[in-house]
Amino acid sequence: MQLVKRLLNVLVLHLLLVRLCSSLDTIKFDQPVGDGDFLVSKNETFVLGFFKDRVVWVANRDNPINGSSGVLSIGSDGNLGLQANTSQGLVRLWSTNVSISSASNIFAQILDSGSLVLAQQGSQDVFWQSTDHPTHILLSSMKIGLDRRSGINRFLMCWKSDNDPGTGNVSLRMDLNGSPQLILYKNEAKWWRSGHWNGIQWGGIPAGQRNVVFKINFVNNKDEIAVQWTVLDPSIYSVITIDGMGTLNQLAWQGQQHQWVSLWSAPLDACDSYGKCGQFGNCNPYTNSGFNCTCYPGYEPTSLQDWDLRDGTGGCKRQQGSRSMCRNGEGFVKMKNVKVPDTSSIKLEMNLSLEACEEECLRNCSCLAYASADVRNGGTGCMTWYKDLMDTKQFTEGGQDLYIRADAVVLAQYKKKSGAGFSSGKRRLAIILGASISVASLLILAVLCWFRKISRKERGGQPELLNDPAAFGSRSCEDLPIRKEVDEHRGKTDLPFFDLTTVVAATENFSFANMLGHGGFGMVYKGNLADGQEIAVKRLSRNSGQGVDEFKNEVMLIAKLQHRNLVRLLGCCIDKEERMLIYEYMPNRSLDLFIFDKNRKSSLDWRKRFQIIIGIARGVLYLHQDSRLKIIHRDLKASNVLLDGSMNPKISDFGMARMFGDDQIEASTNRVVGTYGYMSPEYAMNGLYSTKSDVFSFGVLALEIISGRKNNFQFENPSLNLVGLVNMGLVDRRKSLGHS
Ligand SMILES: *[C@@H]1O[C@H](CO)[C@@H](O)[C@H](O)[C@H]1NC(C)=O
Ligand SMILES: *[C@@H]1O[C@H](CO)[C@@H](O)[C@H](O)[C@H]1NC(C)=O
Ligand SMILES: *[C@@H]1O[C@H](CO)[C@@H](O)[C@H](O)[C@H]1NC(C)=O
Ligand SMILES: *[C@@H]1O[C@H](CO)[C@@H](O)[C@H](O)[C@H]1NC(C)=O
Ligand SMILES: *[C@@H]1O[C@H](CO)[C@@H](O)[C@H](O)[C@H]1NC(C)=O
Ligand SMILES: *[C@@H]1O[C@H](CO)[C@@H](O)[C@H](O)[C@H]1NC(C)=O
Ligand SMILES: *[C@@H]1O[C@H](CO)[C@@H](O)[C@H](O)[C@H]1NC(C)=O
Ligand SMILES: CC(=O)N[C@H]1CO[C@H](CO)[C@@H](O)[C@@H]1O
Repeated sequence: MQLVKRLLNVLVLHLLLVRLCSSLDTIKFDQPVGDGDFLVSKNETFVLGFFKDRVVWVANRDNPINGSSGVLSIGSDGNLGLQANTSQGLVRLWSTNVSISSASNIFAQILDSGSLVLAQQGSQDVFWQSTDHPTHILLSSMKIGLDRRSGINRFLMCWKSDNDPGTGNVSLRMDLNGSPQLILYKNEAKWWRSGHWNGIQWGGIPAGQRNVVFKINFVNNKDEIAVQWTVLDPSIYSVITIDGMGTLNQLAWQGQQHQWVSLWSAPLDACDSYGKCGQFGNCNPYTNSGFNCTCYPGYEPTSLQDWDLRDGTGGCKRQQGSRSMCRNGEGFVKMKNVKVPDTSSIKLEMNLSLEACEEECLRNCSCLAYASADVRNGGTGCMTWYKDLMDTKQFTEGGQDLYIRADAVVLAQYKKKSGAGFSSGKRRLAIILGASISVASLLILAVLCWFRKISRKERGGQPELLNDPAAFGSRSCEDLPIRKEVDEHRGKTDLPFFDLTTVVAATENFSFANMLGHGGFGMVYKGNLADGQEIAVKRLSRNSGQGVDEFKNEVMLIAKLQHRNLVRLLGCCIDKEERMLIYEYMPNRSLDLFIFDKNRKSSLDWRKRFQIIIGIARGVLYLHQDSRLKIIHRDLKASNVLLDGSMNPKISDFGMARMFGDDQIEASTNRVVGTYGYMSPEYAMNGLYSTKSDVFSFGVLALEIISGRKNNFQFENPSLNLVGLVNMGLVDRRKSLGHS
């Protein structure tokens, strides 16, 4: 009630949608207007008074009048003022507050455009106009932005609530830094961003601008930098409003149905929320996974846990182990159809071409991305980003191209994937030449492969899954020592090489959706080869020195082994700093996901559990005795036992395995590796390992499978871990046997 009363006591300008009978449109010095009176514009479009309807402007929004005592008049200084008639006399509540040299013949008038103006008879000068001081509504005659001549920066500010026109917490302002954009703020924090003015429209609302009702006029010249939505048909009323929820709405008055209809509004979807996917994150509202964030090419989630919890606001960081991007063969990967990141801290040069822009960005090592400032004429002008790459959104059409700086490895992946990661005109010829050569070599290769396939089929060999290593290997791999070592070894084992392009395509560029989990020294991804075969790809984190040894170890050892209870290595991939192992895909993932999971536990009956234990035992026996080599696995545990479609166990992860000579019994190491809880005491304490250490781990694993409990390793309180509990059980039993 109080609030309604308050509204009645502020001076408001209305858009008048019903006819009134009044002809007064001007206040003169000797004609004050009191409560109950009102002014109407000539064509009866707008009315000024102390009452409530579609209010378009409020004078004293933060200073309401107590009671019906308001008087609007032109003061002796020529200013239009609102006063309250109190017992203490007249109290000034609001004033146009401009300096007027000669206060004679001043009048205030409301125009049919919806503007209240303060002017002087016989003069063209307008001293003050309400359109320079918008409140929460933008009429088609009003502008948002800076008037450089008067220094007035016009913006919208919402109401406190539906009934209280006081200044609220949501505002719409033109951000004049960098390339101009409109920003909706909520409590002074960025809430929504229109995208920069790209020469045709706001880059972030491509759909909101295809319209026959209005047109957007954006001007940036010496007088002003401002935007205005003008209606094409003057008989239509269209306004832009903001509310306390942080919604921007463009409405048009539907005279026949006597109602307002929304032409467009913002924010529209989850991706319009500012910074939804954080720094270097791109928000795609059209994913079917439900999670909208992806990282820029060459970037990875800052916190995997947050991403797993579907919170992308932490954004992304450079991929672990990425290479320097300063004069080190770096370049740019194109992201198509995006709302480019926040342009408020960019460097803007309107005179550069897109090619010159690329050079400019490449030259400065802190430049992270570039895009053209004006999308007309194939793209002109140059925006370069050095920090704060925030608030990027993916469109299916519209938006513009954004070029992200990427190191040579990422560049190679994208170049191969899309066939075009570069844009430079200078390189265009090279690309065309390169493309023709690749097409030619691909044709030759296809013919070669076809011949090989036929000859293999005749020999009854393995299906042709993999690229011919001679053809691809020499082209895509550098002369790394590890490559040689693996090559030499491969000669004996026939382990095929996968081309990086194949792996990138199979794993959808190591997409988040394809991630199966992270192992000790890298991520594991699911992939689909072109022929439909499912694979699992273990991708070593680059520059983790440890991973390389394990990689070699695994390639050398497992390639020689074949057993139904060992996971099968299909091949490897080495390209520059990339090292990957490609395995057969295990649909049921790993054993720990079953035995320790409340719900899935029950799907394993005793028979199944027994078969799994027997299978693991067979695998271990093969490693220790039956294969050509004598191998100690050293990291046998539930997460390293994978399950195929029929729940057959397969031992995996040979990164820490060691090969023994035939008559060797044990060895010692200074570097104890493995997993506490599964390690035999003599290994954990003295670094001694032998086949017995694997047998110890196998025992723990068997206990876990039977009990469904994790052998949590605890130094302080061994009675709490599984092995401790079992030991106590045995001791008690012995005691009781002894007594009886
Ligand atoms: C007022 O309305 C008349 C007819 O309806 C129109 O001709 C005239 O241009 C309008 N004036 C203004 C200032 O809009
Ligand atoms: C209106 O009344 C409130 C309290 O009743 C007082 O705080 C405020 O100063 C008054 N405002 C004016 C303009 O008189
Ligand atoms: C103020 O109120 C008093 C008493 O109600 C009235 O006599 C006087 O004319 C009013 N002044 C103005 C400027 O309206
Ligand atoms: C009028 O403007 C001056 C400075 O421009 C400011 O200090 C003063 O508070 C303003 N008065 C009102 C009533 O807005
Ligand atoms: C505006 O924001 C402040 C600070 O966050 C908050 O206390 C206040 O309730 C908000 N007001 C409205 C009308 O939302
Ligand atoms: C941009 O080009 C225009 C016309 O070619 C020229 O007048 C202007 O000075 C140039 N601006 C800069 C910053 O180089
Ligand atoms: C790179 O650009 C940034 C931002 O414009 C600038 O501060 C820095 O001096 C530039 N560095 C070089 C080496 O030009
Ligand atoms: C997790 C999340 O925010 N998902 C959103 C992805 O975008 C669509 C479309 O805007 C939303 O409906 C989802 O809620």
